[in-house]
Amino acid sequence: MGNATAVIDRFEQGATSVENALRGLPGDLETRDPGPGKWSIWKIAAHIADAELVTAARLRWIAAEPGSALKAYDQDLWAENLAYGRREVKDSLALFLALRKGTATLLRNLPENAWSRTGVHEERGELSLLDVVTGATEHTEHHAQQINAIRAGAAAA
Ligand code: NI
Repeated sequence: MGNATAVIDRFEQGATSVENALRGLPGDLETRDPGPGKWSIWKIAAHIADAELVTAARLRWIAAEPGSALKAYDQDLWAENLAYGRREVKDSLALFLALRKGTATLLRNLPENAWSRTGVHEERGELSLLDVVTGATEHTEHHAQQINAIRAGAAAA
């Protein structure tokens, strides 16, 4: 893949986007209940960290053992059963940053042909390494924007 560097740069930039979104949060905003069916920033941060853990594992399976089965996860059950309401933002951020930066370094060291290796997601079918990295990049950008919007809304209120 010719533009691996650009893909990895954007993936790694997600670390800065999330760090900026979570930096200097007013304490009361972290746990504020934003309304029915919506997640507090605590929960979003835990979700970002856990999604990164899944991504980090999936792309290792794809790169090291092409054809691997990739299990889906139910994000609402994870939120309910994995203490999302008690996990501090700073801890979720530290976990996310370590994983994202470590994975970016790993990706820079993989051969070009690794990008077309695939795994088989139980719901979405065949996914390439590029698919997983791109999906993780977009997922993180979406949630960073979501946090920024919550902060902007609170600042305006
Ligand atoms: Ni999400």
